[in-house]
Amino acid sequence: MTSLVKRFPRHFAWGVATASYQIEGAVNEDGRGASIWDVFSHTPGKILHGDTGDIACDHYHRMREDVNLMSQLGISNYRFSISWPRIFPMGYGQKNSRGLDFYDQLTDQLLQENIEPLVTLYHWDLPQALQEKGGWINRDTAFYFRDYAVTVFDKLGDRVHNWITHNEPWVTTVAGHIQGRHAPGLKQPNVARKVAHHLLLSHGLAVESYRDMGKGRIGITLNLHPVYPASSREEDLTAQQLHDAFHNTWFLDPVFTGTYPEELDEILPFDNDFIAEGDLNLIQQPLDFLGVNYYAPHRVRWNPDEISHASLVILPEEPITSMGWPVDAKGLTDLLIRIHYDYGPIPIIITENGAAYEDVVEDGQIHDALRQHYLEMHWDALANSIEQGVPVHGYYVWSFLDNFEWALGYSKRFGIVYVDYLTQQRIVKDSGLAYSRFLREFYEYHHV
Ligand code: GBH
Repeated sequence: MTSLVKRFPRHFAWGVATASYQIEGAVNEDGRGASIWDVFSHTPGKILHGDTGDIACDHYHRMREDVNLMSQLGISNYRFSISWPRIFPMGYGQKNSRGLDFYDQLTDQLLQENIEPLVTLYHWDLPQALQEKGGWINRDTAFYFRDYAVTVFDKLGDRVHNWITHNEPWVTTVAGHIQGRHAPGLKQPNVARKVAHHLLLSHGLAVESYRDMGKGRIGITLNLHPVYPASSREEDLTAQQLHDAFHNTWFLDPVFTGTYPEELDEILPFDNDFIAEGDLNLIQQPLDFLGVNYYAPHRVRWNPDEISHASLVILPEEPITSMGWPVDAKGLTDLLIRIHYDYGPIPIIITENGAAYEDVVEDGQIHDALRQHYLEMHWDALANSIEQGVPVHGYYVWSFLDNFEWALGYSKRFGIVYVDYLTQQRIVKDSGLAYSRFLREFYEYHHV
């Protein structure tokens, strides 16, 4: 590992990530309003085994112990998200100061333990009251988001210097409004272009406000994949192009160039009457960094029955995680080089990377060698991209704790720390211990 730590710059930010609804629980406490995920997870048939985030990791009550564990492991950066309905139970209007207090205390606790916060404003838990007004289909939601963002900047901005507007707006758009696998559970492909636009508009509005009031860094996190064709046949190359538009450039292009890719019109036709004058300028404001969530590449074969005209192919010899996703660290290097050449130079932060495996407790330990191997391969791939000139500034493991994996409930474990949901006991997995050793070597080598 010594050789690996040398390949990262001294100021590289190593961290772990979580999201509010996936870990907090305490859904009815301190004046929190309902979010679309409360409603969705309580709708029979939506979540595997009927799981909900009602208790999750009970992090709301165990925040200090959790931060303390992070610091014991030598983790120096923490990405968490804020629950909008804790701050505005109705989405806008009456502010709930007890909700803000929780994040205020979390921030103080982190700083006290020398952990730098990276705060995501929206990791999918929209206030239910706003959903009842149309949610992201309603343009007003973008302006309510700005007001919520300003409230949070105002409260935490003296101590938090790194902000992410949205986590994976593609997932909100597609899983939430086309596939119906995520809240709000809609299956309406015809609203998708509008939903994506309003999410992006809200991003632009929040960035604009931040420039007026904050001096730190702000960006957006996208879930991105390198897309490889399954063969060199003409139709697979077309599939590659359309799939790339659907998964990557739909969000990258507007954010960095103020346009939507033309290929999108072929696969998700729309009338662009929801794009008002000035919107695209707001959306393409300069950012301080791009957040990238990377899990796996997409290898695609032509299939006109899919929206992107492509289906995913897994090679028979390829190892997969328990999500069924192929393990391919080189995909991370390829992806970063592509982003750098097509959209850069822009500082990049890997805001999520990790793997789900079937962990078992043996004598109070979790020997998750596969996860450890996954992580180490991706650190190496990251170093390769840095050596090839990509300005990568940080990396956050998804996730600190096992947590509520959305439609898959508690069945999938991504943590480097195991959570026993019956007792809420935390057990550091072997991968967590390996990360900790790696970080100590890094600090030692770089004298930080
Ligand atoms: C990220 O999403 C998220 O930011 C994070 O919250 C999540 O926990 C993590 O990755 C791991 O998935 O439920 O059957 O519909 C990446 C995109 C969206 C891919 C949800 C998996 C679940 C498939 N993920 N999707 S299903």
